[in-house]
Amino acid sequence: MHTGSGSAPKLSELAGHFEPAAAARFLQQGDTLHRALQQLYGDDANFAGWFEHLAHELAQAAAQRPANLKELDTARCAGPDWFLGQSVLAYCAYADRFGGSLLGVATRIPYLQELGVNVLHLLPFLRARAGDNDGGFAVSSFEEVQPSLGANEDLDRLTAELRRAGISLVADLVLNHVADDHEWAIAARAGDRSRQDFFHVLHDETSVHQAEQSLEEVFPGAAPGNFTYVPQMGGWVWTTFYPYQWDLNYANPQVFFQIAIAMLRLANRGVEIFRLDSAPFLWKRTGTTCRNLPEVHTVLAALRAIVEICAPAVLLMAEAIVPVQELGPYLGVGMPARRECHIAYHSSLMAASWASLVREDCTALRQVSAQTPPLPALAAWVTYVRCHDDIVWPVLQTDEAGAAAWLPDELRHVAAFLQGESASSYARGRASFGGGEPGALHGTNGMTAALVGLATASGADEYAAALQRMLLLYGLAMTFGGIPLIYMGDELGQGNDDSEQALRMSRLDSRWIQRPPMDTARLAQHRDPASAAGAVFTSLRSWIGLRQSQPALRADVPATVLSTAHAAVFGLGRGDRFVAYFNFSGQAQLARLPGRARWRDLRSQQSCTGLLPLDPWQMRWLTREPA
Ligand code: OTU
Repeated sequence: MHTGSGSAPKLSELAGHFEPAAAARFLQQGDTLHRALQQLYGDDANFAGWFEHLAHELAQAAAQRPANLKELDTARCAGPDWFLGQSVLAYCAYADRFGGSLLGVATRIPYLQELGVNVLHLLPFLRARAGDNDGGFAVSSFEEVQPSLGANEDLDRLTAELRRAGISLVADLVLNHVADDHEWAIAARAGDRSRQDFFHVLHDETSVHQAEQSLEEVFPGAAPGNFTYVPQMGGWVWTTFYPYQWDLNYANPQVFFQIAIAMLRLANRGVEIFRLDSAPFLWKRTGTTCRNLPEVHTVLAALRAIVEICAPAVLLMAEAIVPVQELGPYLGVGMPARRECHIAYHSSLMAASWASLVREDCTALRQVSAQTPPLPALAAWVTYVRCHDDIVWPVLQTDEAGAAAWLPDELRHVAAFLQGESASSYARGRASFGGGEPGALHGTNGMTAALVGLATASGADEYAAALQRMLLLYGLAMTFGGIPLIYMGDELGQGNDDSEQALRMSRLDSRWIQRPPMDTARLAQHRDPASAAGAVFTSLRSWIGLRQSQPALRADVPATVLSTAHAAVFGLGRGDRFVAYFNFSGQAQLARLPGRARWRDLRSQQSCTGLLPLDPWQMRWLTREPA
């Protein structure tokens, strides 16, 4: 860490460059920003001048923010808990698969509203590498929308229309790496030293070998190793993911600068939430796993301060697929003075709910719940069932003491079941990224419908059972406390993509099976409960409606795990007047309601006390009746 060189800048002088409202925020946050950046870059001889330059650019970005977004800033500063309400619901889709283009997505707004969605995550829509681009996660320009999806003006129009409809747009800020055809990479290959410094380039094979010793592979099989030889540079560039995704070097202050400004430009186009892709990987130190290093958190704290100064309506969302014990700091847990992201995916909860479903035993859920830290004010989990990536099993494997929370064998059984490898299985998933160490456990892919058995159900009873399993998992995501996220197609029970193209692409990277285009035939049936798609849509929709009426389901109401007699039953209290019970088994079960109180079932309106019957895979929500 830096020992402190040069004197602190005169923040009040620098504040003079900002418009009044932003100046006030700079005076509040400037010190936090300066401290974070000094820790990272203070040893640089030019640090003071660099910081001043950054402050100028921030002042400009803040000034250039359109008037309606400045109004949004004011409104959100006055009501900063807007994202914690029980009506907040997120939806995630690829723009092309959902609407064809950005303007096509705008035509889907009424559908999103019908579902109850007010946060929309569109997977990467900036100009991506030509050819393979990891579903857009290899970004060639932060300044330009992917031409096949539209023009920059279309993004402005989309965000304006979404905002009018009360929907906040989430965009990926793919900040760990850029595509090998981004101008920085092109210049680096052409010999530009200052651009080579944007990346981590190792010049001898021994160093590569040394670094690999402590690193893991994120895409074993599909993209083995963490380095890619680039003949033009006579060296190996760090590529954690695909060889065409070059990791950025955050030890270089210019990288931080460029990414921060890129983020603000997108914020000024109306992006309200940034999903910080692959956040744990931002900082490298050989000899470590290069995940979750302390400097990662300093970078995030600096980005947070920048957002607070220049675009305070904006939220940061951590994509950190790490065990829950390592997740807290991304939301500022345990660091009272430090703020990082506002929201973060709870991937351990997601994986644990699948493990519990397969095992018909909620041990994993109970453990993950126990390990989930209470969050500071104005922070929340994103709770979800599926996404465009795999269910990553290792997030469940260890606890703080390094003890296995779940034995690899048990997890292997769970994965095999979901991958349809056991005779009794209703699921049709696929293993992700084979080819790593023999026997290593990685992840499982598949659409929710394919994993809960909707896709293989024959007959009404099996379909109904599979639908119950789906509602159980989505129900947990709606109950746990956080922002529930629906993955496009799930609300219509859409199965895996079995197109020729998906099958071809999934041979290397089976995540492609869960990225189908929106099934418009299903979409057309969404209001018809007698149709397969409509049965899913209408039942999910009715739970969403019920959730909206329950203040106990706000993200910031404390959650407690309730004791239950049977291992397959999970119970969750929210506040002291709301309880939920989840039967993770295919047999009817009983749960004992807390205390002597009478409870009212929110669906049937029946009043109950004592033992609560649960049908197979049923979720029940109850509120305490007045004494
Ligand atoms: C993220 O993924 C994205 O969600 C993936 O779609 C991208 O391929 C990847 O980054 C590279 O941009 O890095 O911190 O195991 O869960 O790669 C977690 C697969 C990530 C993903 C993992 C994840």
